Amino acid sequence: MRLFIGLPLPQGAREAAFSRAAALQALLPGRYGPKENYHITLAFLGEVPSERVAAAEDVARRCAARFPAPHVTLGAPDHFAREGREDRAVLILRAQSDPPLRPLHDALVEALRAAALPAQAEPFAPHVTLARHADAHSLSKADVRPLGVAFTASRLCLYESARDAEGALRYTPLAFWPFSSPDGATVCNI
Ligand code: 3AM
Repeated sequence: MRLFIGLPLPQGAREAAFSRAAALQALLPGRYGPKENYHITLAFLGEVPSERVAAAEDVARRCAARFPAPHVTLGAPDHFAREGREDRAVLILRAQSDPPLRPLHDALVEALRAAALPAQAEPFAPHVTLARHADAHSLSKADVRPLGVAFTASRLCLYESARDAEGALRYTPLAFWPFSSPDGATVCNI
């Protein structure tokens, strides 16, 4: 199973990101994903045997319990060029967080490796992917104002990434764990 750990977006943020994606599509053609896939990746595991999923769940549960719920703000559209190709870019929304997501990313990678699970530690840049194979040449002419939508990400999620019958990528939430909260209670508002 191809697994990753991330933050789901609440409905309002999902809809706002989807509206911006729809507005960008004419200027920036590409493969726009369904809004159900929108998330912020925190740690990518890749292929994991099904009998090791429980170990991945355990890592996610323990990390969620150690961190406060991050307050996330969705920012401006941007892109990652793939192999320097602006015509096959990943179109994203930048995401900022208070507290920052980097310590949570680092803790997940460390705990996954300690549990003998795979974890890619590529440069970490929190984002929501809107489209792949996008032509980003006209990005400067598009609406690149920050989205400015903010939310508290109350839960960490373990996702399975798989292709559907049409060959499209689908990210299926397998399980959620609430973050800790300052007063020790759990928050769960998504
Ligand atoms: O939708 P985004 O881009 O946030 O980019 C992949 C996707 O996140 C990322 O994991 C998510 C589910 O596929 N991903 C895929 N391969 C990766 C890799 N080798 C990867 N992240 C890091 N290293």
